[in-house]
Amino acid sequence: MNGAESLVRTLLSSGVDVCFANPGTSEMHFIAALDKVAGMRCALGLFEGVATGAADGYFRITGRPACTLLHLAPGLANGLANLHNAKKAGSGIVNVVGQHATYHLNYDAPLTGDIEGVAKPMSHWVRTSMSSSGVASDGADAVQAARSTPGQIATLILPADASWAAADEVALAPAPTPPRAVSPDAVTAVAKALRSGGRTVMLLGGAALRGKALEWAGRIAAKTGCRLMSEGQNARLERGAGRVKLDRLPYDVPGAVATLKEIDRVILIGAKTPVAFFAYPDQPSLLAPKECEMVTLAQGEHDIESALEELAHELGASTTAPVIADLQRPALQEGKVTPEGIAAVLGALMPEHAVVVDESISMGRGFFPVTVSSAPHDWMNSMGASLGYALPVAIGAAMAAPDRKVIAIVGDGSAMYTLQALWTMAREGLDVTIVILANRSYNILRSELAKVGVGAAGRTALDMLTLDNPNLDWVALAKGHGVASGRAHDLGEFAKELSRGLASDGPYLVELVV
Ligand SMILES: Cc1ncc(C[n+]2csc(CCOP(=O)(O)OP(=O)(O)O)c2C)c(N)n1
Ligand SMILES: [Mg+2]
Repeated sequence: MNGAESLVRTLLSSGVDVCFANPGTSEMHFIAALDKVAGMRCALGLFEGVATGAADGYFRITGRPACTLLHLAPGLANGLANLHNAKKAGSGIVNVVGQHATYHLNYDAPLTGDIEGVAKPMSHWVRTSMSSSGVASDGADAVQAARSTPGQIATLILPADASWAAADEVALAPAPTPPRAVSPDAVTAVAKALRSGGRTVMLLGGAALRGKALEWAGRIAAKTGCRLMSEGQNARLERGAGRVKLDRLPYDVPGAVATLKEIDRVILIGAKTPVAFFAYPDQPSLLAPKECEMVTLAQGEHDIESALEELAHELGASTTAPVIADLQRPALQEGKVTPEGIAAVLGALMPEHAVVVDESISMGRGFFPVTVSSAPHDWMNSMGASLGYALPVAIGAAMAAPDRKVIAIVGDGSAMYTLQALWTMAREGLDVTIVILANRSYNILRSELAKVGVGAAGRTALDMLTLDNPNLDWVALAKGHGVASGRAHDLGEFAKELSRGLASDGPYLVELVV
């Protein structure tokens, strides 16, 4: 056995059995070990951002880290934007990054670079394995780090000589540090706050948006009369029929400020203090008024479900029925493409337990209320707002949940960042329906231009915000990546195309001309 094989065996014995890869020469021993050792499902991504984003999507569904295989500093650098998104989403990932043989580093060969320096800003844990005998225990530590609550980015750098030299160990990842318990005092303080009257919002994020935790939050809201909201973007929110109903904090600053204006108190449960995406010359950074009290029950690293359960007991809400959405699909709409019309078609046709990966940018603001009573589904947002998250995340989600329909609804500008993801979907036969919102522009940036107060856009500025001349041909782009596709110009055609995609077992792309 060599170091690479001891790492593959360690990953497998520690429960990491999916690898999203884009390899090079320094990773050849790892690749060879994947042949020798059965059990690792591998998917090739034709750009590292596809691999890192796919690992994010895989974690969001399973709660288990996948690994990536990346090529030295430049390969890792290509994957960083989606590691940023994954880090903000609280997703656990083990990155294995190949490095030159230790003795070769002296010579400044072309691919030599500061891998640790590149890794650090987007990783919680970084280590270089200095010898083949230590690779197994380093790998096990990486898995342990990735499995922390909520989830962490662990980057293990594997020099080629540590990979090819003999090794005799397979390690088992130590149990992850359990989630931190919320102190009884914090529970009592929040219960007191909830009993004290005034207008209160319980702002939920992360693990509070799923399963039992969400139910406890629903019971507490029904008992105390507080308003239940999620953050503006969520890694995975369980919603639709049968799930606890909640609103989402608006994205736009005036909308969010208006929502929180009359609120006396916000209770943060796995959520952060609400802040604007950007600063604007005449707008606040903090979305709640100064007088509004911020009380934290639990943060990402806490045992959120237990904290909510204890809070429900404390408030006598253990058996209170939460407000649940009934199944009430929106009616299909016909005619001109509008954001509400797209949402209605989506909400009407969405099958049970669909996974919606939303990178719809300016078109998607109205999707949420229209789909609240559709069939039960999961909704995912970009947590780091770095474009190009949706197509890769859809790969990971589809591999994690082969029995569910994945719908990626993506702006044309966003989709172009990681277009190659289509090829991986085709190759792996993944059940993803992709909707490209083809408005031929970076539409949102037109309104941003107005909001920052620079006045009317001139020709050069407009050219930086439009994607026309030439138009992107999404039907052809899909075909070129091996993905079947169709084009829709109105809502009736969109419904037909979306149905076609959902009926097929493999990937299908709909270009919705807006
Ligand atoms: C990596 C990265 N680069 C640039 C941006 C800035 N940006 C935010 S939205 C946007 C345009 C998105 O266009 P599209 O997906 O077509 O959505 P639309 O605005 O047309 O609705 C850009 C370029 C970003 N968020 N992330
Ligand atoms: Mg666009």
